[in-house]
Amino acid sequence: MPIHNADIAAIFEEIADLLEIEGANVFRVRAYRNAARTLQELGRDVRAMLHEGEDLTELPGIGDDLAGKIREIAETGRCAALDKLHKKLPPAITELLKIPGLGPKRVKALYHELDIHTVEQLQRAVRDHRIRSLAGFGEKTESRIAESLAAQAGGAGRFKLATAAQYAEPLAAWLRAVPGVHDVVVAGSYRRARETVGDIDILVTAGPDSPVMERFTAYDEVAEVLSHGSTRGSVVLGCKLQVDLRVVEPESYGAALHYFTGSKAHNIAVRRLGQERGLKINEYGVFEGKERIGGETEESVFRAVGLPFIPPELREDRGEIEAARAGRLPKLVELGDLRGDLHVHTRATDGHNTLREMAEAARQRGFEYLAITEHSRRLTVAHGLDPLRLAQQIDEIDRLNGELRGITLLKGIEVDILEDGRLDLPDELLGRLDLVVGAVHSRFELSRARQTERILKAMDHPHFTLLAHPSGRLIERREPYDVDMPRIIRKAKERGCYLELNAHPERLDLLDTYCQAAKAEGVLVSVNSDAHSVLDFDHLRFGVGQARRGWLEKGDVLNTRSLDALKPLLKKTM
Ligand code: DGT
Ligand code: CA
Ligand code: CA
Repeated sequence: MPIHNADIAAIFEEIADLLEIEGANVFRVRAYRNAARTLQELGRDVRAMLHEGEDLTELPGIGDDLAGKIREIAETGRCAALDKLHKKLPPAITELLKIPGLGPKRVKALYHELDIHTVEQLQRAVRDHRIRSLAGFGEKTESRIAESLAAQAGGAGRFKLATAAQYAEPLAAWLRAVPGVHDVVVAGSYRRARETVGDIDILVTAGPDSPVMERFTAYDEVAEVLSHGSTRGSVVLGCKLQVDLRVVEPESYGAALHYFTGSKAHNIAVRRLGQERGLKINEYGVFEGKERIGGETEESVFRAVGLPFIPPELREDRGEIEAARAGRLPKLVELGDLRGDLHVHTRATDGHNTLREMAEAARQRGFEYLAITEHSRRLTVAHGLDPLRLAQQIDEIDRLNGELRGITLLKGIEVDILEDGRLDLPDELLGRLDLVVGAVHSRFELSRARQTERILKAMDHPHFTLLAHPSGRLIERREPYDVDMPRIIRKAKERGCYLELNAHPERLDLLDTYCQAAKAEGVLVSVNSDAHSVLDFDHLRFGVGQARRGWLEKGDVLNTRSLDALKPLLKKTM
C-alpha cells in the first residue's frame, strides 16, 4: 500500500506522543511534531520528491535524521524508532491517545499515576470515579472523558477537508484515466467545502463497457471492499476513509451530481419545490409523470424548479433557496480574486523561508502585496520578535521593497493580545507598521465575559487592524474559546477593524456562520494563509472554500482590494 504524506505525519505524531508519555526531552518531541506538521501541509507528495532526488532537508523542520526516517517509512512503511517505542510502552496505550480530550500529557498521567494503559481500564476508572482525583483532571474532565468513550463506541471520525483532498484527488485522477470514463466529480460534503468530511462521494459518467468499477475496487489503497455492483460501490481506504462511487448515464449526470452533492436538507427542500410543481426529482432526473424533463446538468434541475444555479458551498438549506428565488444569491468570492495575503511568517520567527523567498513566492502567485506578520515576544516558543528585532525587520522590509519588482511587502506583526487586552509591543513601534494583526495565543480558558473584554479592549487600541483566527479553535483538536462573537463583530464595525478567515487547514477560522454575520454588519474579512513556508499559500483554496460557505463575495473580502485601495483601509479612521 503506497505511503502518503499523511501516513508519515501520523507516524511522527505517534512517535512524539509516545516520547512525551515516556517523559522524553521536549525539544525532541517538538522536532517530530514540527516535521509532522510540515508533511501534513506539504502541497507535494514526498514520495515523488524522493523519486526525483530532491533534498528533503530543505523542508521546514526536516534535518538529516528526520529526512532519513521519511525515506525509511516511504520505502518500507515502517519506522524502527516507532517499533522500539512500542516495545517499551504498553501496546494499547496508543488507543488511549485516540480518545478526544486525552492528549499525551493526560495519558502520561493516567499511565504513570493510575497504571491505566487500555481503554477498558480507563472505562473502569471513569466508572469508579478514580480519574477526578488526579492532579489536572477534576470532575469536569472525567465526565468529558466518559462522553468521549461513549461517542467513540458510535463510529469512525471525520477527516479534515485538506486531508481528505490528499486522498480524494489522486483517486479521482486515477478514475479519470480509466478507458470510457467521461466525467469524474468528487461530490458530497467535499464539494460543499465543509471543514471536515465523513466520507468521499465520487460520481462518474462512463460508457457502457467502461471497467471503471473494477478499477475502483482495484485501486492500490483500497483496504476493504464494502460493496461492489455495476453502478455503485463502496470501499474503505487504508487510512480508514470510506469512498462511495456512483456510475451514472450522461443523461442523469446533473441530477445525480445535485443529489450526491447534498446537503440532504437542501435536497429535500428542492425536491419539495418540485412536488409543488407536480415534478418528481431524484438522482436519475426530473420527471413530469413518466417524461424526463431535466437532469442532464445541475442547471436543468434548478431550472425545473424555477431557480438559478446555486453554488455547492451554499447548499445547506440555510436560506439559499429563498435567496435564489428572490434573485439575491451572492456572487461568491473566488481564489483568483485574492490580490495579496495579510498574514505570513518568515524564518525570523517560526517560519521556514526568508523574506525574499516569501515575497518571490507571493509574486509568482500573482499577488500584488504580502504582509509580513511575525509573532511577538510573548510567544517564546515561536521565537517572537522583541522591539529591537521588529525594528530591524522594518528596516529590512524597507530595503527589500526598494529592490523588489511586482510585489510590495507590507510591514505588520501578529501581536499577542495579552490576558488584560494590552498588546505585546510598545505603541510607538506598532504605529510604524502598515497593519497590526492581533491574536490570542494564551489563556483560552478565560470566562466568556473576560475573554470578550480582553479582545474588545485590544480592538480599541488605536493601531489595531485585524483580529487573527478569531475563535482560536483547532478542528477536531481544540474547541473555540468562549467569546461573544457578535459583539466582536460590532466592535470591528465601530473601530474600522477587520476579521481574519485563517485558511490553515486546521483552523478555517472565522467560522462560516460568523462570516455571514460579519458581512451583514459590513465588516470585511481577510482570507489569509498564515503561511510558515512558501508551500503554505496552497492553504488559501480551503480558506476561500470556507469564505464561500460564509456567503462572502469579492467585495466582502479585504484582500481582494488592489494595493492602492487597500492602503487607506488599513489606516484607522479613529
Ligand atoms: P459527510 O459524508 O458526512 O461529510 O456528508 P455528506 O453530505 O457527504 O453525506 P453523505 O456522504 O452521507 O451523502 C452524500 C450526499 O447524498 C448527501 O450530501 C445528500 C445525498 N443523500 C444521502 N442520503 C440522502 C437521503 O436520505 N436523502 C436525500 N435527499 N439525499 C441524501
Ligand atoms: Ca460524504
Ligand atoms: Ca457517502
